[in-house]
Amino acid sequence: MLNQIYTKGAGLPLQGSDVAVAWDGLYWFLFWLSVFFFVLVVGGMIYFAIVYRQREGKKAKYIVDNHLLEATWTVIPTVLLLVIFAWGWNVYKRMVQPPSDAMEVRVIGKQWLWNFQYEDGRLETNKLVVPIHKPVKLLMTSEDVLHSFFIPNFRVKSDVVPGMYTTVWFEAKVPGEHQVFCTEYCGTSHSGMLAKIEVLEPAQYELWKANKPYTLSGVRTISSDIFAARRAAGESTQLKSETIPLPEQGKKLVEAKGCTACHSADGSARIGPSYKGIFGHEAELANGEKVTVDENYISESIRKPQAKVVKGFNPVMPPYTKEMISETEMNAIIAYIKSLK
Ligand code: HEC
Ligand SMILES: [Cu+2]
Repeated sequence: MLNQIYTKGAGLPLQGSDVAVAWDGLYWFLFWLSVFFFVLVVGGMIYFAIVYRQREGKKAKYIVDNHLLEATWTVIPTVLLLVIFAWGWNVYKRMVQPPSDAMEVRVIGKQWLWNFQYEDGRLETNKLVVPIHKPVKLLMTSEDVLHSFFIPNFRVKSDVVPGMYTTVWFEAKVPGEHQVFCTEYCGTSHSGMLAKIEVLEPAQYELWKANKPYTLSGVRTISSDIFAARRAAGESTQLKSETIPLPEQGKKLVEAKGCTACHSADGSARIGPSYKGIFGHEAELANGEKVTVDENYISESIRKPQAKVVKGFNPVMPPYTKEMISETEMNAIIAYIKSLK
């Protein structure tokens, strides 16, 4: 049975990952530090205002400087700020650097839903299913306007921007449903742009992967009821069972879209360079610059081929708009190029 434990303690969301625990530690340190200095400064101010108020026959002493006092109020805040910086930097690094064994899921935001595209070819709307205790990296982009992908329980958030890929990663440690919000105002139904993350125990996750019924236990999201209502109203949150693995979908697409006329997959150059082995390596450009081939580079090479022209080739590749290649198809094409080691 799912039980409602969305918030915890002083109103912060549940701590669904170790990064969340780390952020909360820093948060509470800052909070209590602020309380301490607030009491010290405001309390001191009130104390001085009363004790040293203007009185008949009392003349204030004129103090020019006090080196010990000045050194103290310089050194202590400096040390504190450095501690806050180092602490924040450390947690930030943990938050933004996914472990190399992270499982990848592609996310596409659009008015007003989230699509999740898995490596095995599945596409799900508003529901991301992941195994517990496994790092998951999300590669995100938008089909229309700016969105922002926020998982309060994991304390990670990133803008989701048309025309580029951004990432967040998390490792869930609490089973159940976790809420996803869009936190960038994106039009009338922005507040309804909700998704949930289902964190499953390994055995249940295997069932889900095999397309079999599975049971979800653990926490609930605040929008469980909304999802239940949508299902009751006949909206399917079931998978559109596209079970061809993503790289294979990409292979079919480059054939169907005519890319193979100019590009090979075996390392031989045609009118354009081969896809083989380019991912993760450096591409040499006609202007002498070097760029690492990643998702953003490939997507740009397809949408705006003339933005970065590969050395030794003519700028003859036609641009492909979103009407010609959707973001979903783009993800498959990139997965395909990435698979050609
Ligand atoms: C008319 C031939 C032609 C077609 C069709 C074509 N391309 Fe290209 N492509 C090129 C050429 C030439 C280059 C190298 C010059 C440049 O960077 O613009 C290139 C570069 C690229 C690059 C960058 C490669 C690298 O090594 O850095 C990618 C990725 C790419 N194309 C993907 C595609 C995809 C996907 C399609 C189909 C949707 C496609 N191309 C269709 C000619 C073509
Ligand atoms: Cu949005």
